[in-house]
Amino acid sequence: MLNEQELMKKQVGERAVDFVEDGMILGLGSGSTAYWMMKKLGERVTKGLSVMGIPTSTRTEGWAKEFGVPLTDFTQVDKIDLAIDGANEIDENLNLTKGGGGSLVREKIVNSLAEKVIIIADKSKMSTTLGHYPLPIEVVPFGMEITANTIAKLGCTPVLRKKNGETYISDNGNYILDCHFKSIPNAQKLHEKLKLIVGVVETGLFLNMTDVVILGSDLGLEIIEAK
Ligand code: A5P
Repeated sequence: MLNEQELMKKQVGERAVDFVEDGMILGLGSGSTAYWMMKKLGERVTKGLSVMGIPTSTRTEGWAKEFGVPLTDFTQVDKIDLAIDGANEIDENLNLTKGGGGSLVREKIVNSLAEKVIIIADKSKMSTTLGHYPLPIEVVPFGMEITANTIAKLGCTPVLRKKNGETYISDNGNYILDCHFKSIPNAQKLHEKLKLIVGVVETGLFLNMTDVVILGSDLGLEIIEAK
C-alpha cells in the first residue's frame, strides 16, 4: 500500500504520460516521481505507443529496460519533443532546483533541448523563492577543494555529497557539492556567477525551462502553465 506522498507521485507521474503522443522523442527524467511516469509509459508502449526516449540517468535507463521503453541517444536524434522530469524545489515562476538524485547535468542537457518540459512534483516542493533546498552543484574532482572555497565566497557552505559513507560520484564521474544558500533571490545571477568558476560543471538551477508543472496535493492534481 502506498503512503499519501507516494500516491501523489504516482498520480502526477501517470498524468504526465497523457501528454505523450505517438512518434515522440522523449526526455526521460530521473527520481522517484519519474519512476511512476516510466512505469505508465511502459504500459502504453506495450499497448502499441511508438516512442523513443533519452534517459537522464543510469537508473532511469534501467527502468526503461525493465518497462520496455525503447531508448535512443544523441548519435540518432538532435531534438526532443517532450521531457518529463521531477524537481526538488519549484518557485512561483516555475524555476527549479534539481539534482537531489545527482542527475542534474544530463537532465539539463535533455531539458534544455526539449520543445516542451513537464515537471512532476508534489505540492511540498513549491516555494516563493528558491533556496530552501540546498543547491546541488556538479564539480570536477580535480581541485575540488579550491572550487568549493570559491563557491563558498558566494554565501554558502558547500558540503561534499556522500553515499553509503563514500564520496558520491555522478554518472559523469564528477562530485556534487550541496550548497545551502538559504535564500536565492536572484537565481539567474547566482547561476551565472557559479558557471564562471573553473571546476564547476553545472548548477542545479533550471531557469526559464519549464512549460508545465503537474502538481499533486491532497486536493487532487493541479496543472500550472508557465506565464
Ligand atoms: C535528480 O537528480 C533530480 O533532479 C530529481 O528529478 C529530483 O531529485 C526529484 O526527485 P524525486 O521525484 O525523487 O523527488
